[in-house]
Amino acid sequence: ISLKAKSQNLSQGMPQIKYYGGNAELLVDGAPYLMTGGELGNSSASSTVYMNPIWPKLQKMHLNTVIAPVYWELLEPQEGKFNFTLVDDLIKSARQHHMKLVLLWFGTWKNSMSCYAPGWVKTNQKRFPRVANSAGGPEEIITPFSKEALLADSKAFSSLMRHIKETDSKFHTVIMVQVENEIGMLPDARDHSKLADEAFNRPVPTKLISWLNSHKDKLVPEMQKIWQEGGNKTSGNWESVFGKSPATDELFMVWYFAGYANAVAKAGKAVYPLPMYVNAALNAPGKKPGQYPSAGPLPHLIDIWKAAAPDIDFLSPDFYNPNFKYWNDRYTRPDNALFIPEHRFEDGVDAKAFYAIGHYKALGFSPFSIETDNKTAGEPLGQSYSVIQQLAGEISKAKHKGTIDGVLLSKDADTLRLQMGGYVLTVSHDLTLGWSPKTKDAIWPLTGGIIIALGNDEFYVGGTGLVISFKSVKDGERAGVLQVDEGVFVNGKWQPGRRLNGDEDHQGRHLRIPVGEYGIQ
Ligand code: N0T
Repeated sequence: ISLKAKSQNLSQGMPQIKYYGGNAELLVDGAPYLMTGGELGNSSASSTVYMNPIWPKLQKMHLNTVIAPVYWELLEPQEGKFNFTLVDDLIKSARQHHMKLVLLWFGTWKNSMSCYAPGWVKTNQKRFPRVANSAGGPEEIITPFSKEALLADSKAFSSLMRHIKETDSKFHTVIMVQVENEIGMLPDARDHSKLADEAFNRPVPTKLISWLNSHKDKLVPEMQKIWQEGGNKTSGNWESVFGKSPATDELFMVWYFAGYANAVAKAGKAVYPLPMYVNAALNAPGKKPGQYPSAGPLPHLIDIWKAAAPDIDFLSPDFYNPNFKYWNDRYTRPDNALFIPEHRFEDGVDAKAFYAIGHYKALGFSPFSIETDNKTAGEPLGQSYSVIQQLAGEISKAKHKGTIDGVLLSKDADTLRLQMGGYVLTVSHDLTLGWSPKTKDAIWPLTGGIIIALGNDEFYVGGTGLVISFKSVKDGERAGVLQVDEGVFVNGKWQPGRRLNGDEDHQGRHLRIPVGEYGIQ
């Protein structure tokens, strides 16, 4: 067998991200895998006894993927001595409950801090120096300029990846890994340690400059602006190329944070090349670098992250902020697949999952602290996930054909128009009909759905709380609804249930899935 054929055999079925025609999908065992996920609270996966009763609950919620932390401090309590018990337990439980795992590497950084570094790292500041604040004092953040820290983290991470390879490469229970967690500088935009100051005064790496040059027309507006204001300079130190400002401090930190995360990912991929991503704590509008976790994989910094971290498959947003659409728009790019590893587990996640997957072609969706008992958000999410799982095969096909969209509806944005198949669809919030007493409520639940066109005259609609009417795209031609069936997919096959006519389709005027109901028509 040729070397090439050999490496192809090895990678056959290996989880991987495939980018195509502006979209992306996660392939597992050669088939598209759409993640209906949930992320565990930070400390849950540190105890198997604590986790045991949780698994069946997650399975009932139609999760197919659990996002779970692996803690450096518990993996390598003493330097070079590894304990894989918790990882083994996660993998075993996931298999028992027919779920996949995305592992979170809580290594050098977790929400800016270095709280998950083992004691032997934390207590040896000489070997593992800290970020210094502007007053020169140490923060509890390991500096990305520490070669020793990078080496120690990379060694631990590649040991983890080796263990996963040895125990899981035939099963692919673990399908993806997040490297570090919400990297970012606080409370200063940049590190003022000696190592950092030295790097800050060195020339901007030519690798970055040539990347910026070759992507000139594709840079995000913020990057374009800061580079232009610096006069598009191609050499000099950071302040002479980008100007003296907190924004420059932030760019500088990105290059080193992203380089570090990339080196960790690369070391892990060299052992076992699972897809790897990083996640971002989103910045609140109006805040200056240093006031939010700065230099993380944020949209205004995406160019530097892409230039410095080619081994990271994509950057992901964590949602604890409003403006769901704005952030998703910025993270969905031909070179960046959208994956939502964290969304506050609150009302409306059920509708947002439809929207993220239908409209943004997200690889998956995942509320945070999914094991929390949350009846009002949990049960709807489970129903949403059931619909999404049933539709997964159709979603994947339609993504390739470009015949899918998703909608998110609220009291403020209750109607939108889409052209799909041979029709213009008017999609409205169910409560716009005024048929339910809930219409008078001050707040309407978020609703949403996924719409797939099968040729010109036929659609699948999966979702909750929406009404759709159809207009012909041809002038003067009136469109009528011929047939509406509700149904379910069983093993990917459509099984129609009731024919919905009369009141259910308003005597042929529309298709409707009422508020509080989840289904496919
Ligand atoms: C998230 C989670 C967990 C609008 C917070 C979000 C998780 C981490 N951080 O529960 O710690 O591990 O990735 C921080 C954003 C909070 C901002 C809230 C104000």
